[in-house]
Amino acid sequence: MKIAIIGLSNSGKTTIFNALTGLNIETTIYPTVTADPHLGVVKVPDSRIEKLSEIYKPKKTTHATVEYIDYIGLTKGDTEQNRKVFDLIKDADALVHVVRGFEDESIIHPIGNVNPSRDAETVEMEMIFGDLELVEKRLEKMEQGMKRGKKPDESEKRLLAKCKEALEKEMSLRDIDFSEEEQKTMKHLQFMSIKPMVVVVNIAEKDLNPEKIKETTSEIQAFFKGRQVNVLSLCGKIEMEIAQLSPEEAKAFLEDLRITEPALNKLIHVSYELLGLISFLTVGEDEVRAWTIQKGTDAQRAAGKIHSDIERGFIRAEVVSFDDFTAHGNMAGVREKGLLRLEGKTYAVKDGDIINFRFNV
Ligand SMILES: Nc1nc2c(ncn2[C@@H]2O[C@H](COP(=O)(O)OP(=O)(O)OP(=O)(O)O)[C@@H](O)[C@H]2O)c(=O)[nH]1
Ligand SMILES: [Mg+2]
Repeated sequence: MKIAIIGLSNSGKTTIFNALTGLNIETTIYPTVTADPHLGVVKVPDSRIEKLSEIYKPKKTTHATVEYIDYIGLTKGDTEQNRKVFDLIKDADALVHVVRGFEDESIIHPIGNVNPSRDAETVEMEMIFGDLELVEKRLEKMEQGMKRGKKPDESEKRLLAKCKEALEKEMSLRDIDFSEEEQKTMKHLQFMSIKPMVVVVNIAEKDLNPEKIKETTSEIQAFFKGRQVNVLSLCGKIEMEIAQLSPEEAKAFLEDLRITEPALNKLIHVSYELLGLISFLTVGEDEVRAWTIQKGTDAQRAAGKIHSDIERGFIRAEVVSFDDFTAHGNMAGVREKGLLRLEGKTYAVKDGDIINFRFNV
């Protein structure tokens, strides 16, 4: 699973990428125009895993992970440059769209002044233009094929017309209803405006208080009203500083700021959910681990995440919810109370299920 960080230049993309990954990639006051993309694997914070680790004291603790990618900014009106960005992130599963909310004279704003709604709209429009370009290219190709006597794929043609109509009305494709069939047909077209998206308003250090956070967030929420977008605000600079600290230092720092958790954790969770992902857990003396699956995955396929042998030889899944488990604190108690369920192949695994697979190969 891969999430791309997008936004105008100098909105704070690399700063937030650093905060997410704990890396220390250089950030500059000038727009970055050429650079290699930055890739980083990010641990999905999960207090359930920490709790289970305390109980089992395993040799190894493994969190779920998601990959993030940071690249150069999108530029208003520069289709060619933006195409480069879109091509590089076309296989991303979701987008984190960073919007600049902090004032700083010394840091160039590509459009001249700080205006979060306008900037969010600008980036949305560039994605819409990019997608329209893809639709038109595809239609042109079909046209040429027809001239050579090739029969066009009628369902794809209809679908392209539907996308074109929406995009020309300046609507993002994520706000259009597509049937499952249509979604399959359009997968290879790799549109941008269809990807699930979280908008992150990158606010100034001095604005880091609950009132201001609420105000900025609701302003952008109002702007995206009726559209399928999640919004949250954080201060990238502070988040990056927290990420460079040791866990003890970070804890003290957060206490000073009177916050319980870095805002970044929320971003990671929101984007995880946005991807339709959930975690099931496995426990033992060797390892406590979170496994990532798509919501709705059945027990047998979930077993395949661990090993194909377990999927093939699947007999039953022994399942207890995390909450039921913590109410008793150990498996013996869970068994005694009859809370350990035996589930079959088709059981839809729930987020936080602690599972032991029985299998035979
Ligand atoms: N004051 C303040 N400055 C920030 C914040 N976030 C980022 N900056 C600064 O803004 C400048 C640009 O940040 P980057 O993270 O490089 O921005 P970017 O979006 O990656 O920029 P490009 O890669 O050029 O598109 C740097 O000097 C950062 O230190 C913030 O929350 N507050
Ligand atoms: Mg950058």
